[in-house]
Amino acid sequence: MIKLHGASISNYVNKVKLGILEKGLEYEQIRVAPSQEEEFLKISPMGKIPVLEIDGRFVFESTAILEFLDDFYPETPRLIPNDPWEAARIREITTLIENYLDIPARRIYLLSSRGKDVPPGLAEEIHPILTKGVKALQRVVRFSPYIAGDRFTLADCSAFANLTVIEESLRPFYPTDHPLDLLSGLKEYFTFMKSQKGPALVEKEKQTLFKILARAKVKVE
Ligand SMILES: N[C@@H](CCC(=O)N[C@@H](CS)C(=O)NCC(=O)O)C(=O)O
Repeated sequence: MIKLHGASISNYVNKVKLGILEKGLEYEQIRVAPSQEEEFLKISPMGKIPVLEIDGRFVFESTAILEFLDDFYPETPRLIPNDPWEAARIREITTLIENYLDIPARRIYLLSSRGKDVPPGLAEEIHPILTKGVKALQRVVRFSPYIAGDRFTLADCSAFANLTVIEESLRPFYPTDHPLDLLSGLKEYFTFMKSQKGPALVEKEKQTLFKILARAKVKVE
């Protein structure tokens, strides 16, 4: 049985969970937080989540995990197509989303989600960086109905997990000029994905956890 280590609030845990669900694999989620403890670094050298465990062996880094699942369960739907050109398109989209949208967006949402002050000027500094990434993404997405075409791929795992978080968490900073508003087809894509079983479950678990954490924060304050 697959064990997925990590919390449902994490984009990258959710990215892997979307792939596992699409493949129809059974799994158990071990709800752990990132950690710099020696024991955890043995299975995740950067101390990050997610980590995948099968029969006492571990894989870390979400894309490495999903590529591993394609190889380990060859009878399940592939997340990366066999055709090298198509596979390259999928990896390109995934890289654009993670390197040029999620990493800059994190500089804001990791602070705000922990109740920390976002320094004045940071949202303005990040805005053109995100806008450049969104314009790049617009050139390669298809949304027909999946992000890279007519089938669910690794790029959907990354897009749904990351873009929903970036859209929601940065809205207070960009109420009328959110860079993701420039990505035409995104709203319809979210609606379509949320109508699908796997993404709907992932979204529900994430929102439930957000609510629990928000209530706990109110109690502490
Ligand atoms: N490149 C990593 C990113 C994973 C990642 O950043 N996970 C976050 C949670 S969403 C984390 O563990 N952060 C804690 C840390 O960076 O120490 C992957 O694709 O797995």
